[in-house]
Amino acid sequence: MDKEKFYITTAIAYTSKKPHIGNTYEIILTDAIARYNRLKGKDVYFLTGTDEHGQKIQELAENAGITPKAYVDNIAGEIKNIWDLMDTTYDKFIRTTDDYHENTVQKIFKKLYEQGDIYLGEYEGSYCTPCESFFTESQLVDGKCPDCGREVKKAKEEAYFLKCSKYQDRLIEYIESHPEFIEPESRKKEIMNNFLKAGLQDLCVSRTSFTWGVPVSFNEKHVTYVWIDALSNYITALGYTVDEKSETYNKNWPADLHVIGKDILRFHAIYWPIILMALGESLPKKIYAHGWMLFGNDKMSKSKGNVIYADELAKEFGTDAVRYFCLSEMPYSQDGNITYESVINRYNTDLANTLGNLVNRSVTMVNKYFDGNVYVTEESEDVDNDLKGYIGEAVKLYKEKMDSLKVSEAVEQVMNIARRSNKYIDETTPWILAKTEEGKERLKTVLYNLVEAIRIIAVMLEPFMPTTSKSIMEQINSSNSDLSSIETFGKIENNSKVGNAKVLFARIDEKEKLEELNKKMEEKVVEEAEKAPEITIEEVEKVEMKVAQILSAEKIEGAKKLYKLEVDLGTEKRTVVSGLVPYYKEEELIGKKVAMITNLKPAKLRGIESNGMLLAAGDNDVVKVLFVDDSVPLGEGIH
Ligand code: ME8
Repeated sequence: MDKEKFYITTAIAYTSKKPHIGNTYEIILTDAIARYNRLKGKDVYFLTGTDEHGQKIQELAENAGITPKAYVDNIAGEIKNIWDLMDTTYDKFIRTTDDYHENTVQKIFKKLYEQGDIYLGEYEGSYCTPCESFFTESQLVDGKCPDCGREVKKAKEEAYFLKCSKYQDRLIEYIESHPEFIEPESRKKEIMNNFLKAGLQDLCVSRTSFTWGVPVSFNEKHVTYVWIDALSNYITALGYTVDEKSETYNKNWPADLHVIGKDILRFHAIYWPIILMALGESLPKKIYAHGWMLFGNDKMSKSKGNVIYADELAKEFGTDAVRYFCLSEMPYSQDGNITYESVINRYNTDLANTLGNLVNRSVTMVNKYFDGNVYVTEESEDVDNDLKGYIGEAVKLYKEKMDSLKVSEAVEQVMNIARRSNKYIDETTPWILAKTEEGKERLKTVLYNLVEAIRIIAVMLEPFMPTTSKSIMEQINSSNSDLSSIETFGKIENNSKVGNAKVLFARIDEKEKLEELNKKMEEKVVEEAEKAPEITIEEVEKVEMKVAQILSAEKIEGAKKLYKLEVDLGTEKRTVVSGLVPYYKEEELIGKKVAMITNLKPAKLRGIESNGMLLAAGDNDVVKVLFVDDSVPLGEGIH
């Protein structure tokens, strides 16, 4: 019999910048679901990729002085590297700059235009002339341009629109008759009430104000504006071409699951179904919108310096541990929170103490007491039955949770089995049993049960921590790893032999690691502040610089480079944190006049609020502060 197909996708990541741990969470989550479905015996097709067009990318490339294609090649490479480092098992990586994709997007656009689902109209919005950009009301900052801060004016631009209103009722009916279509329920309600039932606006699908996009084939002044381009990836990747449908498409479409973040649910639950209806194709079976990953309850942002990258985290803890944090910290449908404390804590508590210890103790005991041999026995005492009953229940729950996308709760079931098994060791006291002949007979049963519990754990862990799962299987020398093998307890065969015990996760010194990680994060803030894109004269004028005198300099405890400086601006005194310790002694600074940026947004470094920045020249080897001649009065403006 043919295997049941399972087509699963992630959102395609913007190639505007390197993806942070939040974006990476999505591919890890999707990978866990894909791997689980493979374990269930399904024929999985897993798609991911990159979203490479748009005004922002064009601008970033211009700022970097390279072509948009060179820019996206670089970032797409970086994204792919991170996805690979995270051990994700995608079958295809689509880029929206791939020829086949661009060709089909043009054909889709043309078909929808010819059948009257796309029409030419006028896009009206707030326009910033110097930036040549339109913004929606919600994008404006205090009613001004979010990029340069200048006044905007109402303007119109010729644009194509997708006639959404035409499909509104059909879509409402579809969502109502397919309760499983959008998850979670709470977000589905939002979509229904705030958008669909409130009356759908037609969607602007082309732009003339930038060129980095798929040209509209019959009117090359226009480029396709993001969503038709981006969303179509889910079918173009399978070989859908409008004129023809490939075998891969026929086999895999409709998608079984689109995994996306909550911010883009509207596009997937409204515009994507409308595009598909207009094309006469079936709708995906399910769209699941996950929550946001926050850092210390804050949105990650470069300027706050709290952006965490998966590759950096993997260097500290390893790929499997990063996968584990992401999957266990992110609850179903809600936002999750990551902090260095929680990461280290989970590493030590769950991975080193609970899981690692269980495997290590058990395999070591089998080697020590029975030369590595595992024996099947007939006996089963209450304590054994209790363990087996517990595991049976946890396995059942694990499957239920995975089938309903509650991945963090499924992960928890694995840890529950590990905790229960550690307790079983305490209950059965193998080291006492080993002392007598009679006890040793009993010990055979105890160790058999432990090795089997470990095997079950390893199978369940495969979707979450593939390398760890494999390493455990090697340590117990088992190859029984499909999902059906954990339905009944007792698959380890008589006289099988375990391998050598290995340490899976070595404990980490929490205080030391935390200090190290915080220090690296601070360095990133400083690095970010030092990066300079090209700016206009108006922007230069925004920087306020004045002459200040250093009153005192004090080393900050725990920070190798930082001084806390008190400075006098004539009219006020301020505190500034500055990385000058390696270059100047306190007495070389105190009393000196310096050039200082005075209107920099305050930043906290080592808990101290810094209100300004001293100007200095040089890099890490030699740094020279730009001292000002003593004759210049305090508070004098610098131009
Ligand atoms: O939205 N936590 O790309 P993207 C969890 N190109 N998920 C997050 C997140 C966070 N902190 N930040 C972002 C796009 N995401 C479009 C998609 S699909 C046809 C086009 C999620 O690079 C976000 O919700 O901004 C999205 O699902 C994915 O990461 C890529 O985001």
